[in-house]
Amino acid sequence: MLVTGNEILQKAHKEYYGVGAFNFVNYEMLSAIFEAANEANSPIIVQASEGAIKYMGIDMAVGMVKILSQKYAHIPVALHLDHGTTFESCKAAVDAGFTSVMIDASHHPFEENLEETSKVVEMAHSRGVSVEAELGRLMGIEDNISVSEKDAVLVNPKEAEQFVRESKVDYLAPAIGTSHGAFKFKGEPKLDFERLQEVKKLTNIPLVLHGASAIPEYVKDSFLSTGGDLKGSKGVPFEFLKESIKGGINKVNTDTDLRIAFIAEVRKVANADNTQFDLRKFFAPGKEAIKKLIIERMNLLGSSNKI
Ligand code: TD4
Ligand code: CA
Ligand code: ZN
Repeated sequence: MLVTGNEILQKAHKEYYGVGAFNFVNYEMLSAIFEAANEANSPIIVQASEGAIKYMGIDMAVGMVKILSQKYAHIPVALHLDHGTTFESCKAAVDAGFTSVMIDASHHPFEENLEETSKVVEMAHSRGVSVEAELGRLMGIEDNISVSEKDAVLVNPKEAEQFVRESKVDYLAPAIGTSHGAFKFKGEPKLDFERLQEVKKLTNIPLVLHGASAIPEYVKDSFLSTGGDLKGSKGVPFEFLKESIKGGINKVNTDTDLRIAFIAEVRKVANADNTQFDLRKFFAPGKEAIKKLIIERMNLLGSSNKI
């Protein structure tokens, strides 16, 4: 059943578990997410970036989610706009049927971010839609980064408190040292868990971890064994994901892991038979790989059997 983001995340916030927010760009990714949720008995957040919406068409994206959420009526599903860049983009998503939107104005000065977020909150709440915002910048923490540099890129907990109180945003993504993609850390993985706990204490709302892909060893190996190159790639270690949940993260954004798992299977089929051109022979194993990874992630985050 299609529900608001708040409905899913308030429960996760109260019971201290994480819900995967999985990105999709096509039917295969989306149906893998639903099938995984069905097997694990887990709520899900399915999210589309502006790029994904452009690729699929907004009505197709919403239409597929609606059909699947009717088919799996017992699963609570939120449809979320990931990294909305403007008020207009958030409004278009609300108009089309999204039940949750992110306004990402975190690269603007604090006051501007607050103003833009408040505007989106007002619009979305009047339509029964939940809102996510971001504070700080997504960037890895390097060993030699100074305290003042850290304060420049990571979330400031006191600002977070004011931001949440004044904007009335439903959930917040605090930058604590993750980044998007397959190359998250130059040296040893490092996240600022103290900062996270401080933000949770001061805001007391659901929190979001962006750039949460783990790049599990077996997925990486599967990609490498097909001749793929992921030199220097590093994800968020599983223990860090668990630690984040303890620190108050409730929405765990995951895209890169799904992409790598899917494409490893496509590469495998292409390598094994260079006469193959039936799309289904490539995509069916890709979809299965995503499904397996998501079920494992649900177990790790604690959202399994929470329906
Ligand atoms: O917000 N996200 C997903 C970002 C998706 C970007 O999509 P486009 O390529 O269409 O712009 C995350 O935080 C996921 O982080 P991850 O660790 O999976 O890279
Ligand atoms: Ca941002
Ligand atoms: Zn993100």
